Amino acid sequence: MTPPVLYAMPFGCSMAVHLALRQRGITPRIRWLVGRGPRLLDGGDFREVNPKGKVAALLLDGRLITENVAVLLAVAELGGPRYDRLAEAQWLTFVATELHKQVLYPSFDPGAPPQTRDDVLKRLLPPVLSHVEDHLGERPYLLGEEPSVADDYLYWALLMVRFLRVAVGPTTQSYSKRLHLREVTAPVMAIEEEARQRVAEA
Ligand SMILES: N[C@@H](CCC(=O)N[C@@H](CS)C(=O)NCC(=O)O)C(=O)O
Repeated sequence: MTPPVLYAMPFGCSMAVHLALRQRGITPRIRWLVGRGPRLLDGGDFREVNPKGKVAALLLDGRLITENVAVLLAVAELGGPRYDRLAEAQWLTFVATELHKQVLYPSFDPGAPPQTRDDVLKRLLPPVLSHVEDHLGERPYLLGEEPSVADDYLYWALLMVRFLRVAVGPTTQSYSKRLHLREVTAPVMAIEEEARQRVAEA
């Protein structure tokens, strides 16, 4: 297989795809965006690749896949635990809509008015975190005994929640820690950090 090409922002949501690929033993070639793009660190314009301008985007076997849910489902097809696809899609969509786009995107968007950020943190985020805490209960991961691509996405989202200085429940904390200690996490973090520095200097 030709290595897939991952279009990514350091520590952006594309990190979930980075984790999911490496967890399956696949090393992607990563093309980093400078800031929010469209300039690519290695040259070129990301909008010519994906006119929506958003990461993650994955070039896999000659086909460009965009939208995190679709990208992560495509990666799940490449190996790893086989979970019920509907259950996997439900969790991916929950993370994408309730947590990523509803909460994280406005919280880190410098253009978002402060009232929006307050409302997101005080009103919209708590029920989302409660749902995660309740679901995890005694389960090690969202869908079963091994992490799925939905866990990769949620792990990234919870990492971002930490920057918002919002308390998460004890079960969710242990879950994040479990994912943090996976063998794949440290090398992925190191690559993302190295890219963050290169992008900052570019
Ligand atoms: N609809 C897209 C949105 C993904 C998204 O918001 N990606 C962020 C990074 S976490 C991004 O590309 N931001 C750049 C920008 O907004 O210009 C998806 O679900 O994949």
